[in-house]
Amino acid sequence: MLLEQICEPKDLKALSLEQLESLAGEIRQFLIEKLSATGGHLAPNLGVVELTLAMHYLYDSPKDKFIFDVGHQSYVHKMLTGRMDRFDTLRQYKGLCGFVKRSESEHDVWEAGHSSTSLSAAIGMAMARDLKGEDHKVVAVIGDGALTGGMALEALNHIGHEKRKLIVVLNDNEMSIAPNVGAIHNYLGKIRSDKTYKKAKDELQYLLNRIPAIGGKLAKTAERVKDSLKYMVVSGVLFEEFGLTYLGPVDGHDLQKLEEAFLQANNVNGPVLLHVLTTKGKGYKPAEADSHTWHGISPYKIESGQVLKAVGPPMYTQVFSEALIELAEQDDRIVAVTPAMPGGSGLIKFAERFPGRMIDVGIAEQHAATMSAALAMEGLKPVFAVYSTFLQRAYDQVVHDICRQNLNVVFAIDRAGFVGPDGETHHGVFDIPFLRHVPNLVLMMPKDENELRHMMKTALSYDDGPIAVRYPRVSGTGVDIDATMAPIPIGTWDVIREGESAVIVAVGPMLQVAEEAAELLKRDGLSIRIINARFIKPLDESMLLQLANEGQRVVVLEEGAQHGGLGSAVLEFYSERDIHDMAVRIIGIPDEFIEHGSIKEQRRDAGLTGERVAAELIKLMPRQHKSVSTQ
Ligand SMILES: Cc1ncc(C[n+]2csc(CCOP(=O)(O)OP(=O)(O)O)c2C)c(N)n1
Repeated sequence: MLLEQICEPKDLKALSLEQLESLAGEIRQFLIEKLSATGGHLAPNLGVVELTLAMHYLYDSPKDKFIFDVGHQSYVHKMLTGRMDRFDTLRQYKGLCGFVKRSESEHDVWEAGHSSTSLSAAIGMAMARDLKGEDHKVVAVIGDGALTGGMALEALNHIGHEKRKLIVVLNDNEMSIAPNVGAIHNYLGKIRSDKTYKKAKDELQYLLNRIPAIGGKLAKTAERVKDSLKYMVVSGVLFEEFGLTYLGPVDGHDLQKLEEAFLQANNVNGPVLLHVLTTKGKGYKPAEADSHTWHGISPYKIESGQVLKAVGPPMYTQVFSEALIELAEQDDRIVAVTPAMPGGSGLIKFAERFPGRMIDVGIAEQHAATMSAALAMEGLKPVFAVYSTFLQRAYDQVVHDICRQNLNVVFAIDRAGFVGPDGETHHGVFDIPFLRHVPNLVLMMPKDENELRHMMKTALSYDDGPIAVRYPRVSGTGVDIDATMAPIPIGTWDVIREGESAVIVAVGPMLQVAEEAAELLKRDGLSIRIINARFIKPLDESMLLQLANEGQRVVVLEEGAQHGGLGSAVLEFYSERDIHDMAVRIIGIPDEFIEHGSIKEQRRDAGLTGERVAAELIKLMPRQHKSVSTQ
């Protein structure tokens, strides 16, 4: 096994081309085996085996800087930089991170998780290099999906302007997570499919090289002819117009060709775009056949490709999906908008049922938000389905375009709360603080899947402005589902457990944690009231005033950043009403980033457990209860 001999990139340098090719096979086998147990981003990594090998073979990491867009395709890089022995822990608690992670290795120079940041990082690093008078290579690897993101295009614009030496490797596998969309995608397709492009380009270059240096008018005409011919026949002209030298397309599974292309790129004294064609899932049949499903996969059986799924109640995403279809049957103004996540957001069935009413805009959250505003302006009912973490990208559009104009956009905010193995780049823990202070917006979270359905009805019946429903990346609780969906009165909370000793105000899955705390305290003779704060905004003011009148002790429990969340809203409410004698304790996510692991472990580390809530409630109690045990 060659693989066993590779501890760091320099171990590759002595290998022959044939050995590198065998190594590529061993790497694939390793990934297929390891990920069958842990799950992870299999298809993207199988696609970049040769590309990553070529980079480490030719360059000198960490002196030369490798920047991986999103970072989900960095497993091969991790293997070649001394982390092979940690793959059994991939994406698990305290284990190897599924993205680039600086604390893991000096070879990890730039972290991500969100898409389309690599080119900004690359130009920043190239600029710093030049200003510091250093001399190393900067190589960014960006997928054709990530290239559709606005940030990447902003950076490309600047890279061409700066003209600094750097290499952008465009890893083109024709896929985002789902099939890629848009004009850039179509353009890349043209380059890929038209072999005459390359031939004509070579011939043209040959001819132009033979035109002698001629002066005056004739030279200008020759230049113009060259320019117009370039439009017709030179592939990559779009990138050339941006100011980058375009090289390619190159077969990204041919090590020899990759080496030649990189050596050519090194000779260009300015920014280069190296267009590399790869096959997502390469070398594992199920992943090649369906790279959408195998983009990020749960554990599976290697021989059959059967994915091992937990049985239990449906995920919230699925419940959302079915409710939306039901509602769209009754109202043809409903359209669904997704920024490149039709599968993850549960919109595939919707698209099949209502062709033309599901709009995938590519990785373009900002555009999706503003476009939804315009759809609403024209009387449609856009449902902008987006993961909480990616909605961060569209904050200004939410404020400026949707809420300020008070438009009827429905936000379906998935992955709200901890997300487990994707970790700190993907948690949906900031949307409560960054949404609840925006005027006009209503923000809801259901306690179970049945309530989610009613909230979907609430959202789509509401015509007073923007309204959002957030739901977690977990299964529902298994409750019975009501036959019909009915709107919930805006701003009303619900007491789900009566009690006199103290009160827990909780949202979403935290209601189950509240129940655990209440059960623990029941043993000690305390009766805890639990309130389902299903509207995070507006608050149920009459219920809050009632708590004040009773002189209650209140714990507010939320799976979101503790600062600026629902608890803060409750404190602000009492402060604004000059109610200063309420005992309120907020339990939310502390002011730190919480790493990958299971959702259970993340909640435990953040202190979102029944024991902790019970202990905090005890602290609020009059003295005689303080010694009560919660064990
Ligand atoms: C801002 C943002 N939106 C959405 C995503 C979810 N996402 C992760 S990878 C990916 C597709 C990337 O496609 P591409 O760049 O072509 O890489 P590939 O996986 O095909 O190699 C998407 C949409 C993200 N990470 N960041």
